[in-house]
Amino acid sequence: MSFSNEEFVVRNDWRRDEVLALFNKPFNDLLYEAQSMHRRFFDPNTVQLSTLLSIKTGACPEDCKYCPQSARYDTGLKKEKLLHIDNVMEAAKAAKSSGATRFCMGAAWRSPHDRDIPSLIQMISEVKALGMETCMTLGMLSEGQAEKLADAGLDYYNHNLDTSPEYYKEVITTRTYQDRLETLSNVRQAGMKVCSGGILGMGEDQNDRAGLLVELANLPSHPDSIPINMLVKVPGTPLSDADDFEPFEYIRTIAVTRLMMPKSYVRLSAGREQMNEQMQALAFLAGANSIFYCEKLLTTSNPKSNEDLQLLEKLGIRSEGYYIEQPDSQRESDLYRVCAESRDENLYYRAG
Ligand code: SAM
Ligand code: DTB
Ligand code: SF4
Repeated sequence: MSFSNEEFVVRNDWRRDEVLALFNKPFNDLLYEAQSMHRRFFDPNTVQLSTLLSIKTGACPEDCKYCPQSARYDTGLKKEKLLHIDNVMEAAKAAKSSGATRFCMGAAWRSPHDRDIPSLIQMISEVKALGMETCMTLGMLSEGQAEKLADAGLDYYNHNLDTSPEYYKEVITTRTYQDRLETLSNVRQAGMKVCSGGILGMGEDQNDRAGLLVELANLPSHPDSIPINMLVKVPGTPLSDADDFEPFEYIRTIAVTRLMMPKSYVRLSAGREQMNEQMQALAFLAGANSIFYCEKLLTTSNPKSNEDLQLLEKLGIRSEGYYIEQPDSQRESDLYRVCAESRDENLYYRAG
């Protein structure tokens, strides 16, 4: 039986055994199904570009075993207080002129202090005034804090479940899975879009990856954006010696995410520096339609912007977003031009 897109009802009742069955399909069948699903709800040749900035770095009291910013591990990171608004705006303007449409600000906190909220509100309103979408990831949020950020106009809040409920305690002991679910609920109740995903390659097994996706998909509504990070192994963190993650299993996880949450953006996230172009192309084929773009994640590096633009160009993928400024050129762009008739005026088509 086939359904029109209007009639398609996303599921919030996934069982782990059926998710494992998806993971274990022949690779070509899984990719074909994921790409077919992707095409029902998205333009398959468009990606969303988000740029990250660490607005408060290091000295975090939490013990997340993957994280270079925990005060418990010696990773040689230079800690920084909350950035001044001028520094944030300089980075946001640079991100916008490189072609990013969303600016994601991350802080190494367990949760924000109420005294920091006025500075955060200023960052949100000034970045929005540039015409960019805003996202923050600041740790746990109370109901009241979520409301204040939403009132300031914050579009997205990122808070990852990271892994399955049962593997979680192997990775983090200073806050519970339930704490994370409560923050997601506070974010959604306040009216913000939810960005939540996880990390692959922390020693979890496929059953844990299925468990993470079941938790995300069975939330009252699917996260709007789902970052699938591959562990960045940072020397000094307890997970620095984790085994390399199997590339095809990463692609399978993207494909299963696309099948379970077909209307959400799926982000090919941290770890892209460890992926070759062919692997990233397979991730897009499997249904990924968002990336972290620009040369730094929070504290670790990300592929260079020009390499990313070249890869997108080779694949015929355009950016969902703004005009990419080219000060040395009178033309609109070497890579993109505005398509005024597009369904969204901010969608740019490849010049050709
Ligand atoms: N402190 C806040 C929190 O944990 O909610 C916000 C910042 S924290 C760095 C945001 C997310 O980055 C984490 O939840 C984790 O999923 C991801 N992350 C951190 N270190 C990573 C690493 N080494 N590799 C991949 N993802 C990582
Ligand atoms: C997410 O899921 N990945 C981003 C963002 N949300 C905040 C962070 C990745 C961090 C990688 C390690 C670092 O650069 O510190
Ligand atoms: Fe702190 Fe966030 Fe890193 Fe955990 S992931 S140690 S909460 S900065």
